[in-house]
Amino acid sequence: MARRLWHIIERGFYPDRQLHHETIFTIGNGYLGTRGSFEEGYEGDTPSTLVHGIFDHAPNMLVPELVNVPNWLPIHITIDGTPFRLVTQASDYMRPQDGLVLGFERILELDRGILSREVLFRAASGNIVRLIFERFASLDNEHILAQRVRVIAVDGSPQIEVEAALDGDVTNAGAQHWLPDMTVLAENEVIGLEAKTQQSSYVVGIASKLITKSAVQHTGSGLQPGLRTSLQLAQEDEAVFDKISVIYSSRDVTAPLTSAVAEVQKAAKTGYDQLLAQHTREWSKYWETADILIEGDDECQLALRFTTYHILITAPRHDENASIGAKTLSGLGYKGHVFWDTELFALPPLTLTQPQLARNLLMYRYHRLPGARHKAQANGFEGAMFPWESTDTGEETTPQWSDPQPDGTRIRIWTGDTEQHISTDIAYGVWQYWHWTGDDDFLKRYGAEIILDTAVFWGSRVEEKNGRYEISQQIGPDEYHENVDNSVFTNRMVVWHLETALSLLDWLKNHAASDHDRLAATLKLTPDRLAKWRDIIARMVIPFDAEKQIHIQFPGFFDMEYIPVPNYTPRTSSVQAIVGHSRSIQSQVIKQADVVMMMALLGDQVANREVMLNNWNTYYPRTDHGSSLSPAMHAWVAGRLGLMETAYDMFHHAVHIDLHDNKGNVRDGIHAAACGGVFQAVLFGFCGLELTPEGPKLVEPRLPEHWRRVQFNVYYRGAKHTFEVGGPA
Ligand code: IFM
Repeated sequence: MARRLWHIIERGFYPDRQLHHETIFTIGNGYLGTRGSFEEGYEGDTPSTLVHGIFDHAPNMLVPELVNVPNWLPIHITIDGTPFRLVTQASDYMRPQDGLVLGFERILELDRGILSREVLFRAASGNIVRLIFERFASLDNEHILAQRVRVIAVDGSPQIEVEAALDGDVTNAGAQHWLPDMTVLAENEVIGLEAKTQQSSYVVGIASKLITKSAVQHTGSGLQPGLRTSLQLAQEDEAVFDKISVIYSSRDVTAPLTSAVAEVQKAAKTGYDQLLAQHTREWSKYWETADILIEGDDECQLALRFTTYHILITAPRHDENASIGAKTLSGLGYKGHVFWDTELFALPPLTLTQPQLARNLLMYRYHRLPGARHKAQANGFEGAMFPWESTDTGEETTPQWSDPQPDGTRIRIWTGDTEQHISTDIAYGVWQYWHWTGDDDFLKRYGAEIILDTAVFWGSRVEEKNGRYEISQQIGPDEYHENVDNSVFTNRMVVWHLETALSLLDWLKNHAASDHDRLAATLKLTPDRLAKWRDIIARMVIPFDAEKQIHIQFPGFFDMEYIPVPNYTPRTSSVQAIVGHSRSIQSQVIKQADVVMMMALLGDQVANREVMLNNWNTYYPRTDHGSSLSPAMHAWVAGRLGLMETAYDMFHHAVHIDLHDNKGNVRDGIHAAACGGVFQAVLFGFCGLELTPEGPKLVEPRLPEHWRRVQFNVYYRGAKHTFEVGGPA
C-alpha cells in the first residue's frame, strides 16, 4: 500500500495557515487531543490540549466549555546560540542572527498516529543541522505523550542546547479556567504542574521528563518549569532528546500529579522506542477494520483516511462519561459541546467498525438520562428530553445568546429550546447500534431505557388538534427556519421513534421479560400510554403535497420567497451570509439536509423512489450547505438515487471540508459530523450497504464513474465481514 496515501504532508511554513494546520495536524488517543502547534511556539498560535470530560464554567461566560490544559509541547533548541525558529517573515532572511530555514516538511502519518517534522536549519554561525521532530499520544496508554527530537550535524560541529518545558500559563482564548495557585514541581529530573478548574473543581496533573545522554538540569520559572541539557555534536553525529509526558485528572485518580510523576518515571524506563511500538500496534488494530479502500481516486482515498483518523483519535476508548464534541478535541469551536452530530454522524462508523467505542458513546447518553429527565420536567413534559448541547453534567448547555455581532447586538439562539429532534436522533443511534452489534446486554440494561423514556417525552410533547397530532415550535435540521410548526423531519422521525419503542417492548416481552416489566413499571408504560403512542403513529401530521408528490419541509415553506441557490456560484460563503439573515429566514433557502436527511435515515420506509426523486429535485436546489453536516448527507442520498455525478461532487466537497478549509473555520476544530458523514456516504450511499433480516448486504451499489473498486469491513453481530464493490469483472 502506497505510504503517500496515508500521509498528510505540509511543505513550507505559512504563518497565515498556522491555525488551520494546527487543527488538521492534531494528534490524540480518545483521552485527549493536542493541536499541531510547534514545540518552539509562534505568535498567534493556539497550542491546546483538550482532555475529555474536563469542562468548566468560568464566571463571565454564558456556558461551560472544555478546558485547555497546561501545554506539554514546549521544546526550545539553540544551535551555537541561535534559537531554532521557522522563518516567519520574508525579512527574517535578511537577519543572519535568526538563522535560516533551508527546508521544511511536516507529515501526519494517519496509519500510525505520528506527527513528524523535518527541518534543515543553518545557524548564524554557519553550521547546518537537520532537526527531526516526532510526537504521538499513545494509543496503548492514553496518559502517555511522547516527543523525540533528533539533531544531526550536517555541516560543522555545532553546540546544541535543548530546553524541554511545561507551560501552565494557558487560557481558553483569554478565558481563565484555572485557579491561580497551581502546584509546580521540579525534582529528580522531572517537572510537573497540578491545576484546578475554577467552577467545576477538576484537577489535572501533568509531569514530564527529558531523556538524553547529556546531563539534565532544572530550569524555568513560575508556571513554566523546564529541563535543560547541552552538548557539542561532531560533524555528521546525531543527538536524540526524548521528552515523555503524562497527564492524569481527578476523573481518573485521586492524586493526578502524584500518579503522573510515577507513570512518567515508569514510561521513561520503558523508553521511547518501546512506547512507540506499543502505540503503533494499537493503531494497526484500528485500521484492520476501519480502513475503506478506494481504488481510482487517490485524492479521496487520502482524504477519507484523514476523516476516519479524526473520528478514531477523538472517540473515548475507556470512558463511558465522555462523548465526541462537534469539533472533536482539535479546537475550541462549539466549546467541546456534544450535539446530534455524534449519534447520527460520528457514531455509525464506530458502530460498524469499532463497536466497543460506539457503546461508550451511547453509555455517555445513558448516564445523562437524569439531565434529560430534568430538562423534560423543567419544560412541563414527561420522560427524557436530551439537551441540544451537552457537556459533562447532561444539563442543557446551549447558550441562549450569540456572541456580539459587529453592531454590538446579540442574536437569540433557540436551538436549546426548540431543536428537540435530538432525543430521537439518540434513540436512532441506539437502535442502529443494537441491530448491527446484537448487543442484547446493552439494549436490555441501558439502550431500551433511552429509547423508551425519550418516547415517553414525545408522547407528552405532541399536541392533539383537529383530530390530528401536531408538534409546534420546532427547529428541524434546517436551522435557518426557527420555531416552525410540523417540521416534516421531526414529525416523521417521531413516528419512527414511537414505532421503534413499541417493537422494542415486544422484543423485551419475548426475550427479556423481567427487563420489560422493570421498565414498564419505572417508566410508567401503561396500556393507555402505549395506546396513545399507536394513535400518534396513525394520526401524526406528515406535511405532504399529494399533487406534487413531495414532502413539505413544513407548512408555509413554499409561501416564502424563492431564491435560486445554484445561481449564487461560485461562492465561498453561505447564501444566507450573502443575502442577509433577515431575508434568508423568510425565504426558501435551506441550511442543510432536512427532508434529504429524513430520506437518508429512513430510506424507502419514508417514500417510494418517485417521491424521493421529487423531494431531491425540490430541496437540493434550495440548499446552500451553510452547515458542514449537509454535503455528506446529500452525497449519500444522491448515491442511492443513482445521481452519481452530484453524489461525487457532494462527497468530494464533504471529504475535504477540513483539509481544504472550504468553510474557512477549521481553525476552530475538525468537523466531526462531516468526518462521520462521508463514511456513511460511501457505505450506505454508494455501496448500498443495508442491514437485511439475513445480515448486511449490498443493494444496488453504484460507484462514481472513475472509482474502480471500494473495499471495506464491518462488524455484524461480532463477526467481521469484508465487502467489495467493483474490482475484476
Ligand atoms: O449540530 C450542528 C447543526 O446541525 C448545524 N450547526 C452546527 C451544529 C454543530 O455542528
